[in-house]
Amino acid sequence: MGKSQSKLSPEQLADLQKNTYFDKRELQQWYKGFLKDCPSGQLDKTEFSRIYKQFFPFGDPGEFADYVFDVFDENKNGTIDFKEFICALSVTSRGRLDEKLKWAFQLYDIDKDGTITYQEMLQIVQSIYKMTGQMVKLPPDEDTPEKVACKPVLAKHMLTCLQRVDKIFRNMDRDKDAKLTYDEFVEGSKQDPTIVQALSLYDGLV
Ligand SMILES: [Ca+2]
Ligand SMILES: [Ca+2]
Repeated sequence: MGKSQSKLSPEQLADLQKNTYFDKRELQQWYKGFLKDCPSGQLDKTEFSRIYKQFFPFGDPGEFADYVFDVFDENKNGTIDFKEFICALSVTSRGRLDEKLKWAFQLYDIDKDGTITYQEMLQIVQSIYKMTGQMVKLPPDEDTPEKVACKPVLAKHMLTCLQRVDKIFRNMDRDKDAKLTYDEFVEGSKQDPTIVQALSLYDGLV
């Protein structure tokens, strides 16, 4: 290890086979593709965000990509190495429902304190809207005519986000403390599959 190589060593392969749902051939293919996109073997936030932009050219995926990055970067060192990448991909594409839910919970729990607040959920939902281009960006100048023109549109989308999060909390937040525990999240997700569906956004990514 350490030296740059185009193939995974037998030790690396054995380790990744144990920790993912991919077979040897798939792992080697992913590794080749990973190194092609990222020759240094360490994907940083800017690069990660750029990959998302290719898939959402009409939206602004930067914010959402940053939240996803934080979940991929398991050891929190600011870059995603191949193991982190392939493990996250394994869970989000082939993982069991409980694994996917655990992963999704980490995404929504932005400050990683073990609960999802209303604000955290709203931030993620809004970032998904921005990414898919459903959210209109405001011009920086307050007084421009465009601003006046798109104001009602923005207000409508903001309302949609709020309604969405309200609905999620109505369904999931059993003890009504405006925070979701992991148990509440898991129970509620079984009734609202769109939570887990948000994960499938990465399926087409790589
Ligand atoms: Ca890392
Ligand atoms: Ca939290």
